Amino acid sequence: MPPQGQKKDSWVLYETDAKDEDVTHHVPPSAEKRELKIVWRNVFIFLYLHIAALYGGYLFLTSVMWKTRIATIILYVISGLGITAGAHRLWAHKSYKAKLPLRILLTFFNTLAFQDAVVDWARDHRMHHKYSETDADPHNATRGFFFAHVGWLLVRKHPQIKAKGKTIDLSDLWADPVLRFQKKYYMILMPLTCFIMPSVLPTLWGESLWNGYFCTAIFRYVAILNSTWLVNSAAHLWGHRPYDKNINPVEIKAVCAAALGEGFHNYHHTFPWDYKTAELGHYSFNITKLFIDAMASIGWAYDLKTVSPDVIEKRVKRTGDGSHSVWGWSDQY
Ligand code: ST9
Ligand code: ZN
Ligand code: ZN
Repeated sequence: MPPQGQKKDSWVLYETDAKDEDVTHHVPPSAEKRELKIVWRNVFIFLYLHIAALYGGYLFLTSVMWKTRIATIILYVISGLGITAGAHRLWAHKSYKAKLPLRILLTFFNTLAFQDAVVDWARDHRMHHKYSETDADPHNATRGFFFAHVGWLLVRKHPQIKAKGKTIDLSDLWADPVLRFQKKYYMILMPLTCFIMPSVLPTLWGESLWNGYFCTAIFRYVAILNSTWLVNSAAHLWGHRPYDKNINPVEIKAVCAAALGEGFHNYHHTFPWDYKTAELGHYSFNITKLFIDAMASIGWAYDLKTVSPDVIEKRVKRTGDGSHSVWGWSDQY
């Protein structure tokens, strides 16, 4: 707890509601009072999307053609890579470099995932790392599972996000003509790529437009959203902290599979520049690492950054929670 009278980013002073008004309390962020300005348009849109996605998931399991099922899975993976290999590891963290053809491909995959233009996604994500678990973190997990998962998209942003966001350097992103093109034409490219193309594609092999819309477009889109959101919610709440026990992010294998290798979140927040976002590769889950390695083998990805085993071991011993296999008794990590 900070000393009386001092303000820190993650701690504020507020006057109590209780009778002893003259007493000033220090409270952790999770207990702060905040003004919630609900954006009802988003509430209704996300409600509709989730109901439609449940129906699309039912169609996926029961009645669509097998080619439509395969297309839905392929589109899930490539739109997911647009987030993991693209917005996250390439653009937000610069953990590797990509040649023009790969940047175009990843921008297409990214638009298929509709999580807003890369420049906006990466801006919020850089805030998430720099101001993690404070009010300047867009999906501050100290406000609970629901807020970190989807609630943050249903309310106006906290004023601290807009104030401290000015300190984030985005010049590298704006320097990329591919990202400038995506941002400029987003409101045309996004509906075409994320909703119209996946709805129409299955009609090429005789599937109905109805099934294409609910299954390949909406079900696939909402599934990607929730896999991504789980990294913000579950992967900040429940699991081991083998690399740094002083931060909230955790390692959570269940999220890794759905999020194409992004559930090793304690490692990622400890070493955010590592293109693997995990220590050991975890090939069975880390499809994104496989993809980046494949792109590197044809020369489209290069300057892949990683962390040496020696540095990791030292960090594990200094700040880990004891669940890492380096301690000899655990088979966790
Ligand atoms: C979505 C994003 O779902 C999900 C991101 C998740 C990130 C996960 C990270 C985890 C690690 C990676 C794992 C990947 C795993 C993937 C697995 C895949 C299989 N700094 O935003 P506005 C200023 S999106 C500085 O409207 P409001 C700025 O001037 C879903 N300034 O704020 C801005 O203007 P402009 C689809 C900032 O009004 C102005 O404020 N998208 C910053 O409070 C207004 O900005 C949606 O549904 C900043 N950080 O509204 C849209 N931020 O932009 C949802 C803002 O012109 N969003 N400013 O520069 C919204 O409707 C609104 O943003 C709002 C807030 C209602 C939430
Ligand atoms: Zn990150
Ligand atoms: Zn995080």
